[in-house]
Amino acid sequence: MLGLHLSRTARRAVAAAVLAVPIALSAVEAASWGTTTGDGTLRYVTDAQGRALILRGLNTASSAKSAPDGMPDYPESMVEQEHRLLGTNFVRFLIQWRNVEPRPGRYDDVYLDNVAERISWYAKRGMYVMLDMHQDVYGPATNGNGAPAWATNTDGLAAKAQDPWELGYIQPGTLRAFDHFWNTTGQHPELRRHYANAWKHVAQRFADDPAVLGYDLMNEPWGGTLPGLAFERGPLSDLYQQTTEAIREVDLNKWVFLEPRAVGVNWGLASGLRAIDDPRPGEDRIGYAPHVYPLPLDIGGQYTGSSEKWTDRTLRAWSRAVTATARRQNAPIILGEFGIDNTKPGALQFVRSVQSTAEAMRAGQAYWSADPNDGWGPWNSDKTPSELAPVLARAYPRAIAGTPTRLRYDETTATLTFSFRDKTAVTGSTEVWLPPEDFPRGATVTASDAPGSWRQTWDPESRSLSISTPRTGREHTITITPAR
Ligand code: 9MR
Repeated sequence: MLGLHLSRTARRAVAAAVLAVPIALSAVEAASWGTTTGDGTLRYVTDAQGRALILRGLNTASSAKSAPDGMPDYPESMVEQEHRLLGTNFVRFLIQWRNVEPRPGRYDDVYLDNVAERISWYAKRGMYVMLDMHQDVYGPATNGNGAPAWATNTDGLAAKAQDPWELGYIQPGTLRAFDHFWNTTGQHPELRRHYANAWKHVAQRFADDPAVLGYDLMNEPWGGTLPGLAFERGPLSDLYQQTTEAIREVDLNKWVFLEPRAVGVNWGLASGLRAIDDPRPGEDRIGYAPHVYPLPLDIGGQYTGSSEKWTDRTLRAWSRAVTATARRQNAPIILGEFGIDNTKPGALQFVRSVQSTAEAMRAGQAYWSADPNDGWGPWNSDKTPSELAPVLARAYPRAIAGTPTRLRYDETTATLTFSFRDKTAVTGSTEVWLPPEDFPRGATVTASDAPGSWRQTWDPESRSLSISTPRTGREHTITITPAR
């Protein structure tokens, strides 16, 4: 929610509607800002060799929302293009409940076959997939996307399409559909069960697919008439618990990713999500996948002047609040969405600010979105790279052979620095991707380890640098700059 494509005239309406909510909440929630200091993320998603994955990718794609078959308009050639030009190793791939369960209790396995085929395009390139059960404004029957019509109960109330689209969330019929889904009306206890079982069916299908990292249970949850914290602590956490248990009946290994409520948390406020209990044997595999859409930009502002200051404060608050929630759950963090109309003044700088914020947290990041055509993505409508492409093509370590403790890319000097500690049961080397624009002739690498004790190899074709470091029991620091 709330990455608005705003016409000037719509701004006033939005400002009134959206500001009313957070102002009431912020007095209560501000108290929990800034309670966490320290080095951020505790946990990482790891690969089969135990290496910590730093995930970078795109959301693919908004076009899936309205396609009857639920497939994004994004052929394999585009997956190849983004992997090659942007160096992506990750995708947040949109799926929808309406396609998974078109009739109550009936699942569409042809749809899941099509999803599996798309996943194979990423797998072929060594990329990882998080499946995102997407919804905006509940479902097509309320002029949104996601939920099937049979699960949409509006009691005959209107749910008209709105401009900007987010205002659809407060249409009476949409509010009622959510209230029935969360069963705060007491009339539809079966809907959450259906949702959990739909996920179970998806998990059964992908449990053994090594490219699939995990499941993002619900895009940008909205509580209907139940306000923020009460919604998160109550029915949202309950649904996550129930769905996690359903998934674990068929899949003990994938990560289950939780999103907080979107309104407020996307603007940097704290989340009230409860910690979810993972019934799998061994360590929990629950991740946290919030979004960030700072309010000043959301209501049509630009990343300049006072909006820039407010946005920067939002990013700092967001980082603290997200870290606090992730620690409560001992969860790795993936920033599941951030994005902006990149034709606006300051937009590219905003993207860099978000990138470096998420980088400092060593969080994964998925840009909204891969769609060509809408002015937001890295591709123009003819699919050539837009001005955003070189910004997203940012140097990063894809996999780190240990526990990351620090990560920073300074794009002004093209200097990538990261540190990590040794970890038992990790094999293989650290893999770094370097973009052609910043590293046209490859890289100069320095390491804190003794000369001769570590090795590097550079593959100009895939633009990846492998670094093998010895186990020393001391922290390793790697610094990479462009070769002259
Ligand atoms: O960018 C998307 C826009 O074109 C759609 O009209 C809208 C409603 O489906 O959704 C936009 O995408 C949003 C995403 O679904 C959820 N997070 C915020 C995104 C940007 O507004």
